[in-house]
Formats: sequence, C-alpha cells, structure tokens
Amino acid sequence: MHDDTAEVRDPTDVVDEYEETLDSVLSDVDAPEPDGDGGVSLGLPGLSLNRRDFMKAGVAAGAMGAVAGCSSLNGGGGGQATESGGGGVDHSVAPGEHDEYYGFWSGGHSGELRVIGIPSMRELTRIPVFNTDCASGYGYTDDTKQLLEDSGGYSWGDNHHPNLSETDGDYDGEYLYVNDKANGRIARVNLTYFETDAITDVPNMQAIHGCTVLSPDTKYVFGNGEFRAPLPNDGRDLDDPDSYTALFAAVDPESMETQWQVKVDGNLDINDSGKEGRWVIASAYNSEEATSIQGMTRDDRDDVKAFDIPAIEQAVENGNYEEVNGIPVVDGTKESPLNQGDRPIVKYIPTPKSPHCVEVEPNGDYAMVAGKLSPTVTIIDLNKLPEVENPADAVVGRPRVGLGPLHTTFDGNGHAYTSLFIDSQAVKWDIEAAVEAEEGSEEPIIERQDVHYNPGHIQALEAMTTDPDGEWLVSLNKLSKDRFLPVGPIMPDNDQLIHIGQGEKEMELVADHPAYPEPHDCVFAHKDKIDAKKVYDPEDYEETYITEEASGVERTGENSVHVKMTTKRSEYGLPDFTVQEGDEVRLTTTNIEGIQDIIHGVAIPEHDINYAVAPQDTREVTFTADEPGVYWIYCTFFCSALHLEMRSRMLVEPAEG
Ligand code: K7E
Ligand code: CUA
Repeated sequence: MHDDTAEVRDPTDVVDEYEETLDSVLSDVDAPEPDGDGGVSLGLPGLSLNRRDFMKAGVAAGAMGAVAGCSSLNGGGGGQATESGGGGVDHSVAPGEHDEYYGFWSGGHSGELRVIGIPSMRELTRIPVFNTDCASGYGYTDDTKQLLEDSGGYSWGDNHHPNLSETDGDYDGEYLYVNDKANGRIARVNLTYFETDAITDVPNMQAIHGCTVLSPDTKYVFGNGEFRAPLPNDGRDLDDPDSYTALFAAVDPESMETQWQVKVDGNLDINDSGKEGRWVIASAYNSEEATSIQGMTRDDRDDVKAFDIPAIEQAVENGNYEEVNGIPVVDGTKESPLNQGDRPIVKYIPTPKSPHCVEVEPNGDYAMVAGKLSPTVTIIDLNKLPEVENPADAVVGRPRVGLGPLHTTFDGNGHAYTSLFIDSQAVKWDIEAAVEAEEGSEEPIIERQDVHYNPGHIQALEAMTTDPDGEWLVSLNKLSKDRFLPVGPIMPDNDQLIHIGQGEKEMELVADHPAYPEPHDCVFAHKDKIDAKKVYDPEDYEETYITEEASGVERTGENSVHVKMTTKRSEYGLPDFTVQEGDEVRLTTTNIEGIQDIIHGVAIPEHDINYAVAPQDTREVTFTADEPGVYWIYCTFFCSALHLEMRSRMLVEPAEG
C-alpha cells in the first residue's frame, strides 16, 4: 500500500527548509516578549498566539518567506489542539503518601539517572552512573572509582535510554540498563540498592544510542551503533567514510560481556524489541553513509533494520563471523551471503525520512517508526515480516501525524501517542484505524495536545510492557523558554505531565516539571514491582564488614596502612588515628547502624574525600597522606542532634628528615 515514488528533492533545500522552520518556531531573538500562557505576544492588544499559530500566521501574512516554503513539510492539523494549562485533574500526592509509580529518567550528558515519583513528579533520588557524585561518594570510593576506571576512565557519559529488566514480558524489578552515547558503553543499575553495579565498554563501538533489552526475558541487552567508524578503529581508513561501519551489539545481561555484533549498511539510531524474542527493530538516519548534514539528509528514505535474533545466533554458532577485538562480528550488510537466503539475518525496510524512533506496541504486532523529517509514522507489521519477500511489504500503515514526529508511546487501549518536535504537540491516534486508512491519512488522529516546547520522548505508564497502565503520560520537552522563572541562559528542560485516563478520555495537561539538562527518555514501573532494600545486607557484598572491636590501624607496609573504622550515632570507631607523611592510607568504614535512614558520611578535608555509608554498608577509600598536619574527619549526613560532634582526627606525622 505504501508509495515508494515520493518526490525527490534537493537535499540542501530540505535541510535549509527544516532549519528555517525550526528557527521560525524556536527563535525568540528580536521576537516579541512571551506572554504568561507560553504563547508569543505580538505586541498588539489582545492578540497572543502559541508558536504553531504564530508560524501559520506568518505564512498567511506572507511575513515570513522562509516559513512559506515549508508547507510541504508541514503536517497540517488533523484535529483540534486541546487547550493547554493546569487542568482539573489532581496529580498531587498528600504529605506522607507515596506515589503509585517509579519513573526512571535518563539524565543525558549529566551522566546520571533520576528517580521521579508519578504522579507527583517529585524527585525521589538520583543514581550516578557515568558521572561522579560527591553526595554518595560514587566515583570516590575504591570500588566505584574502579568501576569507572575499568570502563574507560571517562569522567562523564551521555545516557539516553533506560530499560527495565523483564521476565515473561513484565518488569521484574531486578535491573535497569542504560546506554552511554558518548563512549559506547552500557551500564547496569541494581534496583535492590539503586546503584550502578556494572559498566561495560563495548568493543568496536563509539556512540551507542539505541538500547533495549530482548523481550520477554532479557536474554540480551542491545546497543545500536550510531556513528560509523573504521572497523577496527585503529588509524586505518581515516578519511575513507565508505569503509566505515556501524554495528549492532548484543551484551549478556549478567556477565555484561559483549556476545556478538552485526555489521550493517547505513547507521543505527534507536531500537526496540518485539515481544517474542525474535525481532529487534532499529531506526536509522544515515543510509547515505555521509559525513555532513546535507549528505545525511539527501535521500527520501532510510533503511530501518529488522534484526532476526535467532538467525544471527545461528550464524554465530556456525562460525559465520570475523573476530574483531575478540568479538564475533557477523556480516549483516545487504550484500552479505547471510542476507541472500530465505532467512536473512537483517531485513532492510525503506522508511521516510531520517526516521528517529522505533517503539513496538504492547501486543507486539506493530513497530512504529516516527518519520522525523517526514510528517508520518510508518507502521511495520512484525507478523508479516517473516513472510514477505520484499521487507517493504511489511509496512501496513503510514498515518500523517504532524511536523517532526520523534517518539511514540501507548496506553494499552489501542491508542498511540506521538511527539511532534516542530509542532510542539503530543498527538493521539488510533492504531487499527491507521492500519486501515490510506497512506498519509489524518483520519486516525483523535486529538492533539500542545506541549511546551519541542518534545523528544513521550512515555506513558508501563508502555513498554505487554500491559500498559495508561492514566499518565510524560512529554519530555527540550525547551522550556518562558515556562519558568529565568535562571540564566542555560535553561531547564520541561517534563510535562499529561493525564490520559484509560485512553478514552481527552488528554489534559496537568503539570510542568523543570529538568536539569538533559533527560531523553524515561520508563515507569508500578511500585509493587520494585523491591528496594532499606538497609544493606552484608551478605550481598564481598567487602570486609568492620565490627567495633576490629576498629584500628594496621601497618601493612613501609609506606602503607589499613585503617578500619566503624560509624554509628554519633561517633567514629576511632576518635583519632596516626599515619606517616607519604603513607598510602586504605580506610575501610562500616556503618554498624541497623536502622534505616541513618546514614553517615566520611569527609576528609584537603584530601578530596567524601562518601556516604548507609546502614550495614562498608565502603573503602585509598589515598595518600602527603601533607603532615591535623585533619578533622567529619560526618556529612545530619544523623543526630550530635551530628556536628561526630568527628575524628587524622594525625599525619612528618616524615623523618
Ligand atoms: Cu530521541 Cu537519544 Cu531517544 Cu533524545 S533520543 S529525544
Ligand atoms: Cu553521622 Cu552526621
């Protein structure tokens, strides 16, 4: 049903038009002052428009020639935009009450994850992953320092796509996996303790963008290679982009070791798993294999890739691979012999145009691919995929949703919700109606909701499971512009909470929530699916547990000492300890409190050390005492009325000279 003969346009025009459209929508420079509704005042009494209207007004008045040329990119309106503004639905959670859902937010290039309660949108905690964090001591204690060191020694990462581990297609509350786009890594967070417990630097890959687990049982964690590079990237083929390669990687969720990789034509953007463990669908925006924006946007279609996981496993088992840096790399390019038979390992599905995201709907029947530079979402039928000879025949729908579609989410009642970056909207549409409608039809569209402004991901409750909960949806908007008090030029993002009920109701914008740069995606789990411990169980780790009797100083070498020290309210196990100038000090601390929420900190001034020790936890730091003097060790967590008095002294004796 779909038409492959789309008008071919000069790529430079497309890019220019796209950017001009963006400029016209985004620019406030020399533009009238924003008004309180988030619209733009035109300086005329009583006239205020939101950005979409502003753009249309520009077209109508011929006042913005740049925009007038963009009508071919403009999706137009299929439905009436819903009024924005604090609605009647209450999302507050009374003091002392708990939220119904955990939300796990990626923190983008801040490197951390954030845990936010739904529906209150209260931030519950942060989990450092690729960054260091002086509140918890992550990146300061020996084990966490080692974790960051062993995964490349970088001080930051760029996490985009958090994924919860699954058993039988539902979240099992064990782990969360997230990518590092900057350094080609995947991290695992233990949800018993809400802490990062593994990071793997995937060989042969630079930017891992898409990240997903294989449903229904988390057999693998997959990483999508976004940046094409020489393979191996060791100085060869530097300026020969034709010989660059993009890879798809399968990582074992337990050992976190890379099992195999697949080499593809074009690149890979974002991915999602089908529900039956066979298909992983990956979007792509650079089938041109170019190195400039003009080149990357030249073609009107890019190949979405469907990875047939069992077929790839078979190829690996048969030895059909080349080993690069110890990893079996299977050839999944179009010309590969492995793609010629009746069970190709990768199917290439031409899709308009530089498509951004892929999301598989809850039944596992369809993958939705948001068009980005095309105002459409392409619907791929995963049940047809194995049968069709021409993979393009698995495309069963292509509704026209609006301008700049990036991501789609689901309520479990047959509806999809797609974010429109340029139109600044969330658009709700009917999945089956879209399959039945003509290509490019706006018929399936049910409703549009303005968001503020320029959304990336959009996520509804448990939308990635087979049984989403509907009710709430969050739109992760990249720009906040006039929505909050000015805080200087680096402005927060705006995560907006939208009530969607059980999917039959109208969307209703309920709350704005400023976010420090820069969340990309989030995932929600019902509170009953997460079982976070409140006190450490020493059985769960291998560190030496220090008892009160064991507190003391042991000289372990001519220039090294091991200091063992407990913490409890409101004293350290050692009121003081003495070391020699130049000693390497290994300091092991156990918090012997058995009560939840009594955390102690260990701060050593002028030694760049501060870390938390939670009840029954043991942590260790190693440092050099290189300046003689008295150093007051103090507790950084306000743990009791005598917290200020909770101190110890490190006495560093001058070396004999
Ligand atoms: Cu669209 Cu990295 Cu999922 Cu950002 S990605 S928005
Ligand atoms: Cu211990 Cu403050």
